[in-house]
Amino acid sequence: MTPAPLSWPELEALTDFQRDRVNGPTNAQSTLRLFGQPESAVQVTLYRDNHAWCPYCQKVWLWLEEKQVPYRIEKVTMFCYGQKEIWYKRKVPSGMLPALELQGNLITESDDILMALEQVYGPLWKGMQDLAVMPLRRLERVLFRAWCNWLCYPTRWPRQEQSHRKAFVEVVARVEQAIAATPGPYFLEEFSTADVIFTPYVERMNASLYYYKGYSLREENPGFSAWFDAMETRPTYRGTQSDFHTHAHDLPPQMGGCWENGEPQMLANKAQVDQGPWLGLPDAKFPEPENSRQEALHRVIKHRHNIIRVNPTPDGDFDEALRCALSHMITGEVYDPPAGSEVGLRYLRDRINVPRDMSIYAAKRLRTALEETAAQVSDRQGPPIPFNHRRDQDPQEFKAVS
Ligand SMILES: N[C@@H](CCC(=O)N[C@@H](CS)C(=O)NCC(=O)O)C(=O)O
Repeated sequence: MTPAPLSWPELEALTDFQRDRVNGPTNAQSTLRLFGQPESAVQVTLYRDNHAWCPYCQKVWLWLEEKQVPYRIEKVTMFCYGQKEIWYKRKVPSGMLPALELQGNLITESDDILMALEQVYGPLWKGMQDLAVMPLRRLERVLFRAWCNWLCYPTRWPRQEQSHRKAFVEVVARVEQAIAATPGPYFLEEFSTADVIFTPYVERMNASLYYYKGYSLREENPGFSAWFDAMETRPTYRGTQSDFHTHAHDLPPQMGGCWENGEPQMLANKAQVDQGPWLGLPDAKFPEPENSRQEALHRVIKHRHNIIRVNPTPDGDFDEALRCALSHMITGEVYDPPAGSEVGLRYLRDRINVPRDMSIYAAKRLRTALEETAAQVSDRQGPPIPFNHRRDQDPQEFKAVS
């Protein structure tokens, strides 16, 4: 006989997770950031995507957090997740993100936004048009194109796959040289605009090439390895950081497809990203915070009514199944969920979005608990994650609770 899962009030008593969203560390749930300044100091509104996924938004977000500029955040739905808000289309008819209001002026295009911010708040050590930064910005675009060529087009012959891989690895070697050109782990002597420019796509390259190509950007290249490690010492970056699972499944609809190469290493990586174990994946190497389970528990409790409402468990009681998983995560005991609920548990396992829902280690702990609890019943998987859209993640379903 396994024990009965804890009740919601019992679970609630086991987490004291709290975060100061306004003045505390960078996090995806904030709608106002003050960094200890009065609200009257706010001259900036950042319009960014609800999923904290858009790479161009991440660039501006990270910059604002690094410079500690007080700002407001308005969240907008991206097309592939659901309906774009009408108020936003009135403001930005294309619906594109990010946009920024600075002292009453609306700016779109992330590079223009950074340049406008530099005018008012000064550069992040060296600015967008600095002679040291300009060639690095160009190199980032070269790397981006080599990545797209390898990842986003189906290949007909193995030779094509090999030549796209070779072309990408050659650009990586140039980036490695650029990192090595100055002392320290960053692109220039100090953390700067150049690191912010590289961050969003290098993070997505690391995730997607690991999953779709069996190539570990972070582990196979010493410069990138040290750069990622250094980035992870920054609470600003950690607050915006996503994980392999989220990127691997959010990229295909955004990029128009991502193509597996079917090699043994790729298949092993894919299995680990999708089914665990998630701890140990090279998407995070900083030490796990001691309250990661409490964070995951807090976030699920907060949204539990909607999480249960949208769950497609065909039979079985998902409320009880979810409490089994959370009880297991917190106490380490094993609980038997109702028969049939393993599908729903794995549905949720596959839809935790980092960092929108919770931070990277909290998500790893929750995924692990959901999988271990589902495995008590059977290995039946949940409905597949869509490849052409992510309307299974429509933020409208979770609007009622912020
Ligand atoms: N060049 C633009 C690119 C922005 C962009 O492509 N944004 C995408 C998201 S990554 C977008 O808003 N797409 C509309 C949507 O998905 O709703 C910039 O740098 O700001």
